[in-house]
Amino acid sequence: MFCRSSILYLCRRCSKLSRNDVALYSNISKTNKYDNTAVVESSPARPNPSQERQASDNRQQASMPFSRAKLGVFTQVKPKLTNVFSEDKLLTDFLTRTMPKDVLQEIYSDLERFGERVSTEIDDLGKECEKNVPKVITFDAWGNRIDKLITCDAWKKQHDISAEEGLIAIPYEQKYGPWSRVYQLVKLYLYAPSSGLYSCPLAMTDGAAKFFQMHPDLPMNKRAFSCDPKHFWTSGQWMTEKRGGSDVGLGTETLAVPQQDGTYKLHGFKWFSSATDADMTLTLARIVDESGQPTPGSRGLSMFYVETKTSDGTLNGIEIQKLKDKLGTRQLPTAELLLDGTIAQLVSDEGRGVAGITPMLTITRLHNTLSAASSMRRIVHLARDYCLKRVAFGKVIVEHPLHMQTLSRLEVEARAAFLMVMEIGRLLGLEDCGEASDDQLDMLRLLTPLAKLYTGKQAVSVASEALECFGGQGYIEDTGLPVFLRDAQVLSIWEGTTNILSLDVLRAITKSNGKVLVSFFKDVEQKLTNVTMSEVNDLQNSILNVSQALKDAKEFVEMSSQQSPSFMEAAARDFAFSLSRIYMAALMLDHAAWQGADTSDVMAAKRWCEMELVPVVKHAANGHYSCEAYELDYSIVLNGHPEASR
Ligand code: UCC
Repeated sequence: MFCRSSILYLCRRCSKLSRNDVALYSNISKTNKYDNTAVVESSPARPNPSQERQASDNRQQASMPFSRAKLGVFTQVKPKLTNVFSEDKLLTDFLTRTMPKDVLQEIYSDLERFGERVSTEIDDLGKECEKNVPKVITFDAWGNRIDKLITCDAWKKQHDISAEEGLIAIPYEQKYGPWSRVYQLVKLYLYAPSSGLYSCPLAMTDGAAKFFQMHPDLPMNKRAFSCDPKHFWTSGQWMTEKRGGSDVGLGTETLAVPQQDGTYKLHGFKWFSSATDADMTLTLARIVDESGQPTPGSRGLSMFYVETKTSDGTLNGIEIQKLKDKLGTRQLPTAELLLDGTIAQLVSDEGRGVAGITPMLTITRLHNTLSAASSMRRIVHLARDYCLKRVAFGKVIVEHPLHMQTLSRLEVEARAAFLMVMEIGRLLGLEDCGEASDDQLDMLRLLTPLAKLYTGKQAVSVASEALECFGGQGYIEDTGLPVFLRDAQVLSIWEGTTNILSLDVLRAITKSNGKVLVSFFKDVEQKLTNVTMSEVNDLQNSILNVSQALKDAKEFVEMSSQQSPSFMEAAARDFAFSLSRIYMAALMLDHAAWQGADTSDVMAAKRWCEMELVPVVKHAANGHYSCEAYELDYSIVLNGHPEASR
């Protein structure tokens, strides 16, 4: 407990510190103020008049540097982006730990080369994309509707680079079996923060490629897999409509009218097409029956394949109404589209559109997670370089323990997110090749929404905190730093918001009759056993923490099965956060227990395991999921609102 004397003691400590600081500053004042170099003081000797004049001129200049240089002579050394592959120790360690040696040997030099290309050429292009945002010209000078979308050269170059580098093709060529997927994701992890958001069309293209791979019988071309820039096609994923952002099943209004030749014409309004320059897209619409009536609800939705341009290069019954004015992701040509007779092919069973598009969602949600993890890695990479270059209060800031504490917390978050995304990549690789066990398929289904929802939140808070690590410069646009925060905010929104993804976790559990959860508990227990057997003594307390958290989570599941469905729905978000933290803890421990791990891996795992791993238990104990809790929440939120009904 604080008493007056302890506060006084603290004040004395502080004032002592400031006295030291004053001494420090007076030392510094004997250095050149502007470049921190020491000023050599010569012993005084009597000068002659011309020396005095010279000295006076010198003093004039020395004391007023701004009159000469206007800006002074000090400039801050900027954070440097170095090879994003070879400087990422966790990434290279992870590959050494998990990948078969022969595969790693084959791909290592490509990753090293690509890491350098990203840090130089590609990063510059990414910045160009941010500066030269897309625009649309709706009419030509003569009043003709043209809807010409203009994107910058750097954006087009990103398209070519993506093809050349095989950013979509790698997992479908399957040169390295299931490890091909991890190889692709590592390249995308390096690429995404420098891609100028080209990672977004790639996410959707990967989703489409996965869909095509699963349906080789469908008569559409395979240009999504191409490594030839001239042949490579990107895809959109048009799900969102005005009424249906989250509730796609009820809110989709687009109608599909059957044509004589077996195709359909689509009529509707797509409210958010992320990258409108896509060559093709997968989308949802309701087929009308002979009387012109659609079937409402989820069961009325079917899935369609659309090529956005006709053979003469004009838009396929599509009008670009406007480009969206977004908080971030400004590099992306995101538009509202009117579909007015767009020719489309049916690619799912009638009424199975939502189920049909979910393999695509799995991939795009994984890409979302990957973008979150890689943006965290990148900003921490820059902030740690900067901490070696910035001087404040007489020290390089790396020497300030409080600053190091802040950075190390960010680093721990970035590590956990990385391990999570790569674990899902490993599972997806097995699924791609038909080699995944039932348990692994369960884990893929459950971890995908968990990782998406958890890392989306991490990315925003890490970006925000990391900007502070650059002081005021973190808020200045042309440092290239604020874009991290603006672009991170979307990661918890698109591809399903945090709450929608939390409900998807419940959907996965319910649909499998709880089997995905059984696989989850089994997997974490197995990892903990492996860590225990590795006999890394320093991890014992952490293992105990995670074991206890797992036990608490199981008891919570047991208890909630006695409650009404509304209880679990209200708990969905905290429950998803609990599972995410527990699984990330298991992954961190697994990595720390590896024989090649170092102290920083052990410390990072320990730090992660110290946090509150099962927040759902505490909130349940406080009654947050009861029926009365809804009434309380309602009164807190709507207190004083004129339209509140209770
Ligand atoms: O925001 C967007 C822009 C994207 C930009 C892309 C960027 C990518 C990242 C890049 C990084 C830089 S696109 C739109 C985003 N919108 C959403 O994600 C929609 C959010 N809403 C949902 O997720 C909903 O939960 C729905 C639409 C998926 C579900 O709606 P319903 O109508 O309630 O669905 P049901 O009835 O629950 O499920 C229908 C069927 C069921 O299978 P059956 O019929 O066999 O029982 C479900 O089990 O679909 C199955 N299903 C799933 N299966 C539903 N969700 C899933 C799933 N996630 N995985 C597997």
